[in-house]
Amino acid sequence: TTIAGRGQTVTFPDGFIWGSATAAYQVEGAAAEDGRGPSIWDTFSRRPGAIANGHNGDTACDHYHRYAADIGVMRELDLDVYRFSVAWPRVQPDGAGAINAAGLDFYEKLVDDLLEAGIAPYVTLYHWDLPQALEEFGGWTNRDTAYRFADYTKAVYDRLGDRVSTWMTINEPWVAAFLGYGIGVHAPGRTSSAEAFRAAHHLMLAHGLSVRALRGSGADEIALTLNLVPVVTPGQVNDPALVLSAADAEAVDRVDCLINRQFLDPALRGEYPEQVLKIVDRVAGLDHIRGGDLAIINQPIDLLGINYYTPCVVRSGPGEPANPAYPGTEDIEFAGAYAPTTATGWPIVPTGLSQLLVRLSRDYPEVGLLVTENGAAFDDVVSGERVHDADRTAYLEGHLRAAHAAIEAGADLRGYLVWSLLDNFEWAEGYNKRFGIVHVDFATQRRLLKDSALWFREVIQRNGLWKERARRPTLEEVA
Ligand code: GBH
Repeated sequence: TTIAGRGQTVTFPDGFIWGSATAAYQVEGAAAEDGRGPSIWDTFSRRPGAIANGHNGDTACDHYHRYAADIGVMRELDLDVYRFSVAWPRVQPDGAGAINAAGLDFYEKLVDDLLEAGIAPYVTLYHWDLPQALEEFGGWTNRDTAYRFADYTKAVYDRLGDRVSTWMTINEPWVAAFLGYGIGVHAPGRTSSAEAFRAAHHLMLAHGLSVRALRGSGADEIALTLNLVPVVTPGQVNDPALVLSAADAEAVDRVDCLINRQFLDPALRGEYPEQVLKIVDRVAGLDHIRGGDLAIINQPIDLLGINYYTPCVVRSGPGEPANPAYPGTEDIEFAGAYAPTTATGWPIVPTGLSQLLVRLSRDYPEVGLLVTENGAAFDDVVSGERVHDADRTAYLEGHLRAAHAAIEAGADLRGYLVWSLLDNFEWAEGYNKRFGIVHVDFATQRRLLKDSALWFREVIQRNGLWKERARRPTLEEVA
């Protein structure tokens, strides 16, 4: 139900989907309970120096035990949907073979309680926690892992398919491949560009096989979630219409191919861009891309999930130092902070989101768009029962205005999910980078709605934004 807003100028389409997201390893904890096997993140987080402060996800937000209370929080926020991920090693401790029914029991209870609360469960099947047993056989560099993923998909669907209508296959294959296998800042911590390209292809193959399995079983709505990034030159940050030199245009196109089209084009067009094939051929060879793979990857999907945080700013010129996360760009310069940044050092550029959404709807018109992640880490100020995070509210508001502008310009955007519901285990950054709209005191596991959460609730209830900039809700409104 929508509260008609006085002075409200930005109203989203009827039925616009509002929600928030988390991922299993970042929130669940209970790492050794009910038969869960180890994942590559359990192993990686033990590696000295891998994670800030030596943190790991053993306990995280203890969501595994506190999910019922967390659903209470979601209900308080009036969320339409909750996007979470299933931990493969809970369902299949060895990544293959025997199914651990107790692992599926947890997700079944979670789903049932969400439905009971009137919140739609959006299930992500893979958010980076590969069973360690599969890593012993090469992890995502091994083609077989893609087939194992299809088996695991079926096991999850068999249990939850009668209740879950929206399914997301792989979260951010670029990050899994290039940060995990290319530069080693994520699990499994390998550093080979050739392996990163192979992993990227196998992750996409896994996506295609998983979609096939879901479709064959009768799933309603299927999505792929990508970290998508507008690629621009420094000059274009403030002047999108700027005309580029041929060399800069080529630099932008090459980086766009590596981070965006390497994943968009096979999934939605059944082909890799020429630029990508040239680089893959040089770095990894092409043997791992077999005849028929692109047809498998190019399964019709209903939604494209977009995780947007910040643009990528590049120009032609001596790439000093080269950016190893982008093999084949040694002659391209990557810019650092060119706008105010969040606590993770990522520049805040809301217009990047509108540009991205408009471009996606123009270039891939057949697929609906859903922002599956957008949000920011800031150093919150806890004061008694309140958490003042005006920076986060401003970040979210700026991006929602940008999303609305994109809809007005014709983008087929269906909804917006905040990253994240809870402060959580922020991968290599550990617990000190807080992305939640709900504060977590990790010593006591107490949850506190931040000001941004109270603000987001009003946005949801109004299905829109006000004329004036964000204000802090009054205490009466909070009560
Ligand atoms: C997502 O990944 C994940 O899905 C989620 O689990 C995670 O907690 C969340 O974002 C926050 O990190 O240094 O300016 O070049 C985000 C992928 C890749 C986005 C690296 C920012 C670096 C920006 N990120 N990228 S910059």
